[in-house]
Amino acid sequence: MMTMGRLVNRLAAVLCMLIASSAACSPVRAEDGYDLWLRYAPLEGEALQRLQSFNPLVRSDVQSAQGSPMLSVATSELRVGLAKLTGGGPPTGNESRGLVTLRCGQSTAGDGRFTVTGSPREITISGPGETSCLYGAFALLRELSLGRDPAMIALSERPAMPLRMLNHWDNPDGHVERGYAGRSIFDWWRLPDRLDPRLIDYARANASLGINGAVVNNVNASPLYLTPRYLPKLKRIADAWRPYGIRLYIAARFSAPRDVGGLNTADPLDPAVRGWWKAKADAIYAAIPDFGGFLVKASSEGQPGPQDYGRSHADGANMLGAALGARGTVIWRAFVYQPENRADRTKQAFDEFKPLDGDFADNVIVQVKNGPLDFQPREPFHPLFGAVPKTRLMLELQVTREYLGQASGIVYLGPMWEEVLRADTGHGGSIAQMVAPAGMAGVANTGSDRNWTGGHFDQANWYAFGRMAWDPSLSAKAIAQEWTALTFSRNLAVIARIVPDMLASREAVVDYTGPLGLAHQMATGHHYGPGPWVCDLPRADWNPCYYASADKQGIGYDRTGKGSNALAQYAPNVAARWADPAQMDERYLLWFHHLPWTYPMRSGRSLWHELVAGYDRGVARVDTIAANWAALAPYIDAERHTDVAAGLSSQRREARQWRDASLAYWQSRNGLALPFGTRAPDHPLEWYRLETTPEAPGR
Ligand code: GCV
Repeated sequence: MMTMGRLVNRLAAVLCMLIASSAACSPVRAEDGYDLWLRYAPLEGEALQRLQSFNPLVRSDVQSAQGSPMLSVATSELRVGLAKLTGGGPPTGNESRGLVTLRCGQSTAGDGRFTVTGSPREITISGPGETSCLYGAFALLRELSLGRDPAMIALSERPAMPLRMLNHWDNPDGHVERGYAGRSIFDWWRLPDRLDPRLIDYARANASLGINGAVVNNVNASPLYLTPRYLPKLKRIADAWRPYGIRLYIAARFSAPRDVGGLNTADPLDPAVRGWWKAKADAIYAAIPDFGGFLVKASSEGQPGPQDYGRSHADGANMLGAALGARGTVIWRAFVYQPENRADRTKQAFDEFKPLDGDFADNVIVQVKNGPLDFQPREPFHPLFGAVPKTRLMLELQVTREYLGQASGIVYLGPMWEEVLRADTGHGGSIAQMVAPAGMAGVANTGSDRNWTGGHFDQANWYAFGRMAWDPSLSAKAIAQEWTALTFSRNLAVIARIVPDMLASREAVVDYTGPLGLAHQMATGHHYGPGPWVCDLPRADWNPCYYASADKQGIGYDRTGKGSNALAQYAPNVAARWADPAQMDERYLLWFHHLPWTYPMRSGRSLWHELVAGYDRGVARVDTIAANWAALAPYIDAERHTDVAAGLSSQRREARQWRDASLAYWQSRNGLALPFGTRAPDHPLEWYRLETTPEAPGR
């Protein structure tokens, strides 16, 4: 009998013969993933010949190029990139040289819009400011890396939104909250004397996507970052990032005037407190003239905030806004819920922020998570989008996969973000349109792991976040194709095999963790693996059982008028879309409705049978993705191929565990048999309850 491994190798060999030349089947150069999508792998065939005969010489028309760090970055990136793409070898006997000319204004302001125009002998990158040349250079290299003809390149782009930022949840001691890629990339201990070169590569990677800001510390903020000792450390990073167009922000702890400022209050209306923040901002700007501003998590999950003093979010945010003035931005998070237990946690942000519409200062932005709960595999969009027209809103996405399997296997988040950005708010536009005046933030997934993100495919999530923040009309599919070509292989057949699996991977994790709109069924604390049975935590809304509300009769959280009425927070036409279980998109069914297990679904199955089918579909998808990946071994360097295969092996186990544990638990509630022919869970429910993973990282 043929073993699984031999079968996979045999399939791989057949695939190799079918889809590629023998050259493509030869061993592929070892890589460890550090170079991300900026590998500039040597071109081959016609694309190589075209670029070699173009034989580009990079020059800058800008007089100050020698003195401009940003233009130096752009020119040196082009030189290195072009040399790598042509294999660094000599041109093919052609004496003449094509030109890549940078023709950008000298201003460091400007939104980064650029044009890149090719012709048979010259490619020109132009735009009003230096960031135009920076972004144009990376865009040109991307096009060339994808094999495009230099003479035919014609790009004209501008960012869709001003702020495109990463939020790091990194602590001063190097631990990353919800981080699955090792330790923090910020070595606060050695700063400011030593700047890890990785921080430059990080900035390069961000600049290549148009990301223009980073919050360097956790929103569960330590006040240390506001002490004089940290200022030189922050300055060292800000100086290093400036040529890459990245502005530095910090997460500010609201109680800092008390914690490290020697005051006995942090009341935002207290003149001494206001004076403290103003002096702090002045000191920061004296060291870092382009400091971006403060991100604040306040009066939420135990964090201090204005409500500790009977003040509103607007009082708190505006006080910080006054301290920064026109120099910077306060980004105030809407992820809030009260310390005391209240009905339906998903309603709280809307209830607190809607009445404040129009009260925030001009330099305050309110940052809203994509959904009203907490970065679940699928949630309906947050009802605040579109509902507060006098408030600038920023979208917060989670690039790190806290609730989506963390760093195992493949979960490409592009489809989720496409779904969010394109959602029609019912208030006259999509979410992408609603956040266009402000921006997008992504909770970063970077760490000290050599490949940056824990799993190689998690690089695609960093990439997709940046690309979508620059242009939310890009499709998840187009981004996946681009990323795969840049990161793994330009072989069209390989891309055609990887991309559909990337696109299916998000739906797979939805299916095996909680189909049909179930949410927050994860184990407590680390949020890794299933825990639907957990029901004894002190706050009702920390318990998975609260979200599923499963009993003998049925399952699902009633958010209609008969239940919490969270539906009423949406625009009437959107609420109407989700009000009737018989008419609505069933992917959100149990988010909004509590229904009997026997409820008839559109497929003709009962709700119970449909749920089982969902879990089974998720498990089967992961199995298929793993098998497809195994068959690609000849086309991917062994190191990365083996790493991804190992991650998929974990993901297969996890998917099965999620499915089995969940079904065993639902059966303990409903007493129903599994549909005929369905595999029974591998173990009794008690086994899953006892199977804990206290060592899971990232808490
Ligand atoms: C930084 C969730 C996460 C927390 C996170 C919080 C937030 O609750 O589990 O780790 O805290 O969201 O976004 O503030």
